[in-house]
Amino acid sequence: MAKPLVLVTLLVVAGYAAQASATAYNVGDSQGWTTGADYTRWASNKAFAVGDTLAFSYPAKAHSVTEVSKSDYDACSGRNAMRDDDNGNTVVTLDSPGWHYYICNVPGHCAAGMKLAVMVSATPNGATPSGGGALVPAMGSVVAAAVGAAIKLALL
Ligand SMILES: [Cu+2]
Repeated sequence: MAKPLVLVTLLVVAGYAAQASATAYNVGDSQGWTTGADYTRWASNKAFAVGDTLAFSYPAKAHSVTEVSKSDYDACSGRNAMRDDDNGNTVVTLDSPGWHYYICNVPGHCAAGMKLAVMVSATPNGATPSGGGALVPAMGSVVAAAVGAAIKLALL
């Protein structure tokens, strides 16, 4: 009786496929994380979602990626940093919905434009942001496809 095992396997594969829809963003695209770039504009046409990643590229120690509160973002202050890294290749996973704020903590750099605010949606990418329940029909069709495949395999 291999049929239940086949179905479970297919559902696990479907689960991985759903996870793979997370988007990996390169902050600033070809400019990377640097002074003189416009990260407000960079972020403006993107829909960030929980599970997506932000990769900040810069010469190690030349800049930092410092996660701060909104008030510290507005003030360009890294004194109460939630996260701080300057290894040159900082990858941040957006693990909670809502606004996330990043600045460079090198004096003067935040004021020179090294600040990024992203609004993170709780709805994974691929689902309609306003729909709320859009993910459920999507997963339903994946499950239906998996069941269909399992039935086909069982008939072989
Ligand atoms: Cu900097």
